[in-house]
Amino acid sequence: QALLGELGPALEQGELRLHYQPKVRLATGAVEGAEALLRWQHPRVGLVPPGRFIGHAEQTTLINPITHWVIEAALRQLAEWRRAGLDMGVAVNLSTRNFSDPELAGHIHRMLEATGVPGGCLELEVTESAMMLNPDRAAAILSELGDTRVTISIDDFGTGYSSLAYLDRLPAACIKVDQSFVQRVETDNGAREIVRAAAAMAHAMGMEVVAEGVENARVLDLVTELGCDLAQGFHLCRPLPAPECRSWMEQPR
Ligand code: G
Ligand code: G
Ligand code: MN
Ligand code: NA
Repeated sequence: QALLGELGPALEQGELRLHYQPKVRLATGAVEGAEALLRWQHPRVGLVPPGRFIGHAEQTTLINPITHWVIEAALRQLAEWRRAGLDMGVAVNLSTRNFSDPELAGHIHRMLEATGVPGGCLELEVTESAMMLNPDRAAAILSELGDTRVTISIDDFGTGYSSLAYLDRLPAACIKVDQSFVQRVETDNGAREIVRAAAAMAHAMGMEVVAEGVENARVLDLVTELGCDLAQGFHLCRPLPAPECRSWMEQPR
């Protein structure tokens, strides 16, 4: 596809953008952080979602410079929000390919230093399947990140092949229960019990649990009852450009 050939130049020309989706602590309603989600603002095509170009980026190794850009942009944005008084963190998504990037940890160190953001405010989201394919690389990256307190979260939890019993071997601070389970808790007993069991197991391992894809108030109540700690989803807030996201986060609630 012709569009994909333009991705490298697009990165150079500053056509990539981040949208942010807030993540809320269920017990208090406080905004704890926001997930950075990549978009490509193409001059002719308009806003291109990541599903249309991340796969290509992964196949061409463009994913490494793109991820470096995402980390820098997200940390710069977070530094601005924190200076404005928002006590929060930011999460960025990593691809499996990023695990073999020897520059990743060094880049993160430099960007934390350049922006002054505490490492504990940066979360790296890794899908369950990527984590299972490379648990040692994930651990190695964390060890290269040393005492920065950067954390790893397991994204799309429940869609990969890890058994719950394997969780204690993964160097993650948090699991993000996949939206396919969260969206079914209203109607599907099986999905409800899976979320409950995943939350209990994660807690037993000292991990926190995010319910992703919360689309209505009933699901928000249910995931709270099922033991999730945090929630993200269209019912709370859609992914938004930084200024709109900041307005949402600054609303009293
Ligand atoms: O925002 P949206 O629903 O279109 O995202 C679709 C997918 O793209 C999600 O699985 C998300 O994790 C992934 N994604 C979004 N931003 C990034 C990014 O910066 N890097 C990587 N590797 N994946 C991303
Ligand atoms: O794979 P990952 O969890 O990073 O993907 C996040 C994606 O989920 C983003 O593309 C975001 O737009 C989407 N998303 C976030 N909240 C909701 C929601 O409530 N419903 C649906 N259908 N998608 C959501
Ligand atoms: Mn994610
Ligand atoms: Na996810």
